[in-house]
Amino acid sequence: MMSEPKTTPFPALTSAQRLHIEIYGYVIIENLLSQEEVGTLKDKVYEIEDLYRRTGEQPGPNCWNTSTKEEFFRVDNLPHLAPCFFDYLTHPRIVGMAEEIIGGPARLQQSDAHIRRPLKEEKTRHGFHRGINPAYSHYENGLYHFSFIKALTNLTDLGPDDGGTTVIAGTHKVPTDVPQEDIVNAAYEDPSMIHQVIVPAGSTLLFYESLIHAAGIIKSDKERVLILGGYMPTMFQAWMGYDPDPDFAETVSDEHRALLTGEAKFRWPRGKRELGEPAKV
Ligand SMILES: O=C(O)CCC(=O)C(=O)O
Repeated sequence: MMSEPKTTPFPALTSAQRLHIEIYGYVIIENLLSQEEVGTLKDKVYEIEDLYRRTGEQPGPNCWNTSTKEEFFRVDNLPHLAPCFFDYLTHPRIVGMAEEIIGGPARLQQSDAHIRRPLKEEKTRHGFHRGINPAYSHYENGLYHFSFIKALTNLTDLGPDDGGTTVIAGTHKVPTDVPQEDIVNAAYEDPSMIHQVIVPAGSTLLFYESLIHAAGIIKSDKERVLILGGYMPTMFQAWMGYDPDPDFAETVSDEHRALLTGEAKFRWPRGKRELGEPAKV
């Protein structure tokens, strides 16, 4: 057993945070993690990269690398690889915020950790993208819910030149009928719509995955390290091989196993938050 089950708070966002994500498609929770948690996570990500570079080995079963380039190292499917990853992905506040935005119980859909380094060649345009169609949304009490939410926590301090996540604000509600290239070109015409994350280490960017977003461009000489969890309603299938490690799932509490496996499936009571309801955190 990894740890005692924790009750996730509801609502987990203040009214201002809830309104921010409603309007812009993202909200930043500064200093959600302690510096000790940040240090432990960051050391583990570097340890995994070091293992790979020295031996070509993975840190455990059921994980892989989306990229092993010098300027972008990424390890995917994390919960069973280290207790600090598990604690991050099951962090009650993060799961609470994700469930509030999804609009009901969540399963962990995706998890990955990244190290980004400055590029050798100059880059001026971002790799803007979005995961799934904004159509997978619903309203409850007049508030917008979407079925794929990400909590991305920066493990390094991010100044304006340090390549923080960059988004085109408000695009989470723009349907795919509008070509993405046109949206991106329009935003570059008026860059006030392009928002970049500038935060201290330990701060979390919560965003609808339908928001058009990209890694920022590192112009400084600093490395950027991050961890992220993606959450979806329990009735969704695991995405792109992010199935839970079956042996590990047997070892955790019922509450955490349900989060990893989505075993509740269509038993999905909707969370009904009013905008003015105070956060319980
Ligand atoms: O590196 C980043 O800040 C953005 C990560 C990203 O693009 C994604 O989660 O899809």
